[in-house]
Amino acid sequence: MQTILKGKTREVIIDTYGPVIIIGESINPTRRKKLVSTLQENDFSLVLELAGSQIKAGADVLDVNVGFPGVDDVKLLPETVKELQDHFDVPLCLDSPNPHAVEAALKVSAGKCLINSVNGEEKSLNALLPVAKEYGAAIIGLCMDDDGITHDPEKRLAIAGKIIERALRAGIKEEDVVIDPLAMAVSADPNACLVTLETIKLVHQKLGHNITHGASNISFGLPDRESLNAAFMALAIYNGLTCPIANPEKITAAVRAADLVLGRDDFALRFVEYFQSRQPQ
Ligand code: THG
Repeated sequence: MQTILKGKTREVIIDTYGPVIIIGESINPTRRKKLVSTLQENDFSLVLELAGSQIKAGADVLDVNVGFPGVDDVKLLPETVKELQDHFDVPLCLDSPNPHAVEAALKVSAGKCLINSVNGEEKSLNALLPVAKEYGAAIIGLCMDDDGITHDPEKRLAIAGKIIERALRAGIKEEDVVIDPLAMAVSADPNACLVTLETIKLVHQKLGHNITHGASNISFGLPDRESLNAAFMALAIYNGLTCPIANPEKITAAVRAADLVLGRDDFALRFVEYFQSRQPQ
């Protein structure tokens, strides 16, 4: 199955058999105080700098999250989208819990975005599926619903199935639903990563949809997050993860390595090219 996203002109194809597409996570004010202060002053220089460095480091799509306390995201999200699209041609992933902000951003956006995210709650489905249909956007479906978050992979699979079914009924194409199995901190729950891996495997084998997750979530609260994220990334890709939301400056090498060992990089061309691009001039 292929999910196609678009920037102003550039198309990015996310294929369930890879190679992996990286959604850059860094335009996100969580723990980036400077991003909050610059955005509050309508200064987009840091956003543009983060966009450029992530693309250079291997991001194919950019996650755009401008949520912080007190923000008017119905105004700020579309402004940020316009700024990004004036300078870059990558497709965008609109990361906001506010359906009005997502709709406002879709209104000004060129190409085909990914809405981040819809979940199995009735309120979420009812608010966002019609918007995705109207603007021709793809959606990320989070495996949680009105009962909250379950730790049973079969139940997460069932929620994914429900979101897909509801999306189809709303007129959204099957391939435009990307599933997020939920990735959570392993420091808080020793089984958290196993539950995610098992859900990825089930969604890949039984539904065949593209799969994303916040790849850095798992290492919150631990040292050497980079090693932990890289180990988990390889296992998740083997099981069916196709478009992680991650920090490309830290994860692209591991992603290229995983694609290579999984037979998706003939003659190691992309692996070697990435290695060379990272050598000091
Ligand atoms: N699923 C979906 N969307 C998501 C998430 C998800 N969006 C938000 C989040 N989770 C993914 N994005 C981030 C962004 C930043 C970090 C983690 C997840 C992060 N940042 C470093 C930190 O906090 O220390 C900043 C430093 C760095 O660049 O490494 O960890 O799960 N659908």
